[in-house]
Amino acid sequence: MTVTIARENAIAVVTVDNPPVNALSQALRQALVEAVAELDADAAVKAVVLICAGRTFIAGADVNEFGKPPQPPLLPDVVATIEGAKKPWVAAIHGSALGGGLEVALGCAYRVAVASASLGLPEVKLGIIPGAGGTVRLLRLIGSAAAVDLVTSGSPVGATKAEGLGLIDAIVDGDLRAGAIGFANGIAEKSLPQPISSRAVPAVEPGFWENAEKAVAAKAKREVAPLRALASVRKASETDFSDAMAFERETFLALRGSEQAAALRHVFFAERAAPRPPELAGITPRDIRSAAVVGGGTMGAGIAAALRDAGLPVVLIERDATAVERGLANIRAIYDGSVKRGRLTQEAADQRMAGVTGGDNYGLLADTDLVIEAVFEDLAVKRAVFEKLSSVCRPDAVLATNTSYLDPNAISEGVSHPERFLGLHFFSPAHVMKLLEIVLTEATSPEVLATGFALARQLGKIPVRAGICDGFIGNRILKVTRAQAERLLLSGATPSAIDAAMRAFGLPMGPFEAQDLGGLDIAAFQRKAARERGEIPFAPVAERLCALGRFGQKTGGGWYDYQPGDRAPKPSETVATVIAEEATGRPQHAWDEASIADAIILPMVNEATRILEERVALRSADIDLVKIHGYGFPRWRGGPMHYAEARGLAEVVAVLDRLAAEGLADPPCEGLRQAAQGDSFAAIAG
Ligand code: 3H9
Repeated sequence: MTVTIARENAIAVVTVDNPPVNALSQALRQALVEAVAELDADAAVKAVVLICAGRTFIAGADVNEFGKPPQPPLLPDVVATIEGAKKPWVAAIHGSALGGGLEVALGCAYRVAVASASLGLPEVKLGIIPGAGGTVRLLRLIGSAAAVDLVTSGSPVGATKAEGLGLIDAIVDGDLRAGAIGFANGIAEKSLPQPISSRAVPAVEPGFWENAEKAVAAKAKREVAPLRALASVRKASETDFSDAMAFERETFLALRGSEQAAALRHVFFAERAAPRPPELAGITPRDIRSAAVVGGGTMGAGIAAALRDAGLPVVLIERDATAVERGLANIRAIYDGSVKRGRLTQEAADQRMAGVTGGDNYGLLADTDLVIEAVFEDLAVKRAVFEKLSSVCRPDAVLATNTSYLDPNAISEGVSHPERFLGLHFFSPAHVMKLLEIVLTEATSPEVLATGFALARQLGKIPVRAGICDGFIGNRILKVTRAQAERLLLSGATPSAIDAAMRAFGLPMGPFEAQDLGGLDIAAFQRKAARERGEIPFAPVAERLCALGRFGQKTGGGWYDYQPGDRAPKPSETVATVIAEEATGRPQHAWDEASIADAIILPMVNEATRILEERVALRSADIDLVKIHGYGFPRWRGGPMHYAEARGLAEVVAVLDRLAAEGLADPPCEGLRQAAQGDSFAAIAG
């Protein structure tokens, strides 16, 4: 970390260089305080520019320091010192001014930024609130409504919007340093502006806070930080500066040590580690500049859109002209939807479509860098596709299957240069869902695996490496979720009680509502395939519902009944009768929300531990990312593995032992018992 001071005539330029993101470590905080003292004492200096080296302005407090007691100088004091400087400080922002970084900028007399910069207070995304005056100063600068928006959503705003809000004073065209020095020269002779801390609090309309509370509570659900952030902004509007600062700091410190903050920090670091697995360090991926998708159904169209969104030209291959037209229409429907929702301009949508070439001739793929197969889940069909690809594609083209349930080793039999083959398992809708399971076969080369990870970065996805087993990581755990849900049904819980318990746990939907939405036929098809492989899947009630033609919302009934045109699930007498028949002779239990959640989540953890033991996943944090980004597991719980560790693995083992004794779950696997001894999955994986 270095903080250097250069002089440009009467302007001092303080440059912070603390890679990678200029986070506010103790050393940086100390250096900033010293810089204020030095420049205050220098009569030749009329104004100060605060600028950062590297990719960004100060991106916030150093999250690595959050587990430790705060070391002086504390950030609120640093910001107060800058605000109290005798010379006007001008924050010169590029990249992101986030969290503590924006708080430092709010301590400055002025803020200027390049047009590409963004500014925000993302603390709620880490389960905390701003802790250095963000909630207290912001409303004095930009008004209560805009402050509430920024603080409770955690979403940053771009420089243009920031200028409109009054958050920055000017946008600098061209070189930031030169522009900021020019700006500083312009204000150097003026008297210092009133510090934000002593500006008046803007008035709000009656009912403003109550309405904001309702809106934030509805969105945050069980996440604690957004409402606490709102309370802090409200306090700032109702009391004096120093009381409001004390309230903010107290809330910040209390939340910093909370379970939700620990979980969200875990996810923050897991997401940043995911694209760069240590085992691929130093391996150069192949260049991907063009891509193709074989199969234009829902999945193929979504994958094509994801590739186009990343700027790659895409060829869509289907078996005949009619299917090509249908596939292109599926992609167009995705972009039409984005235009309708205001996410894309018509012009941008047209430009994305213009980059898709459809055809039924595999010869179009002769010079394509990457081909992703997304055809029907049938081994023979998929093999036939790869046979053709093997003969037309360049020998170094990467070939990928998007299979969910088939064995990629079997699919790749006969592929020429099998080291270039891998699984790229997208989640539906593929242009939206962040998760990408990257599945390696026995032959996949490290270079091709690295290409999968590089592609994920290009597409803005969260990549997780998965070994081969039925369902890979995510769907293998999903199978356990569903089997447990049925076990619960047979032992006295109703579908609506189970769904409600899982929503209360934090999932967006319970397992039965989710199946009704997606269709029960998909799982039925997979169970049929499993039976053909000699397995005995456990889904006695689902099997009977499928036999009755109850496939979910699309057939007017599944686990629930639906009225035409109404997606609200209604408890079904038919289903209750089937459950009662299947449950005959089985012991019945009284279930509450917590015990339902335990009987579903903890067996998932048990299965996930087996997945680690088998090295299908390499790290427990990877499993957390799979469940969060592919299946809606609540982020603030940190994923199932973090949840289990936070709860205590010894307790997890004890609950599973109890459930197993009653025939309600498998007993804990050896790996889980072993992990429980060290209370960490680190004992069996990273
Ligand atoms: C806060 O400020 C609280 C205050 O209100 C109160 C204090 C009293 N700390 O994302 P990237 C690392 S809360 C430590 O891949 P990009 C990251 O782990 C904080 N490390 O880069 C990674 O490490 P590695 C509020 C951090 O260019 C490397 O930097 N601020 C921090 O795609 C590169 O990260 C935030 O929440 C940090 N704060 O995106 C900002 N941030 O290379 C969070 C990053 O070893 N950060 N690292 O894997 C971001 O949103 C992005 O990093 C950013 C750059 C947009 C800045």
